[in-house]
Amino acid sequence: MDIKIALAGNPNSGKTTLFNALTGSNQFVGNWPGVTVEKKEGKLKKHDNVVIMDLPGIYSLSPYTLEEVVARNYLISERPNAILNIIDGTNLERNLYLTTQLTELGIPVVVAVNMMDVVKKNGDKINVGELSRQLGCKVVEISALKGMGIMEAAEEAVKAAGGTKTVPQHSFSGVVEHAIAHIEEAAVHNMPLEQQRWYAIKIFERDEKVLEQLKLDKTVLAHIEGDIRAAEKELDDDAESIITNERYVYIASIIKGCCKKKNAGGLSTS
Ligand code: BGO
Repeated sequence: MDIKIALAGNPNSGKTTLFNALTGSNQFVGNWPGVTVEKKEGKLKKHDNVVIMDLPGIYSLSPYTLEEVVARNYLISERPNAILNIIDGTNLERNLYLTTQLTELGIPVVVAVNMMDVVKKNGDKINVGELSRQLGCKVVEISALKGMGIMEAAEEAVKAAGGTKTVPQHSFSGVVEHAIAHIEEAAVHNMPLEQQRWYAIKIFERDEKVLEQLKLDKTVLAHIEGDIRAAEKELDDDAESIITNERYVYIASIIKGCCKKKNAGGLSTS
């Protein structure tokens, strides 16, 4: 059986450059079922049994754009053997927002930090060992444009595909974790263990697509709603914004521990 690796990342992260470099002319192009979003897959060079699936460029796994829906449907229903998440090393804050969500899916994740040629040229430093520790997954530095580190990144994803699933390292605040634990117990306890957290977070956010899919019992929904409202009251915000804000706080703490900008705090000449 083929090993399936999903290539996921923000628009402009260098995903197309990486996909082309990893697969060469060995590509098949079509459309995702029922939509006009382009679907590309290709065999990894020198690995006949490894298929790379190029997902649409996305910023998040929310249900608001066609690209997000296509990408997340693929990830949650097809469940690739691993995710290779390409992130732009010159724009970590924005790119890690998707990464924090990918690591919650219960699928092995490998992060490829792209544009390292630019990061180095700028004199900036990214501590990939620390980034890896904070995210709970393997992190590889690459330059898709220069071809640096790309086969290593793909081979790490192949290795990860045969290993353990990535476990998210981040906890939300107490009242949110309390609600998520209740949701896991009340609504998703029959699912495979590694998938429960992602679904519970989505239910907490009142994600319409997930609620439609799960068709939860009314009494279960009412019970869950009580927990969500308690969190919203305590944190004085709506559930979806609470999750978004807490992700950015987490990302800020990751960046503080992993990145050194050469000109941080200095005057910009532009
Ligand atoms: C243009 N390093 C550098 N320096 N640039 C890179 C790297 C890298 O490692 N990887 C990708 N790029 P896509 P999505 C461009 O097209 O793969 C560049 O959306 C230009 N084009 O070459 O398309 C890559 O698939 C004119 O840049 O990303 C591309 O994720 C001037 O990042 C851009 C300058 O890569 C996006 C750049 C006409």
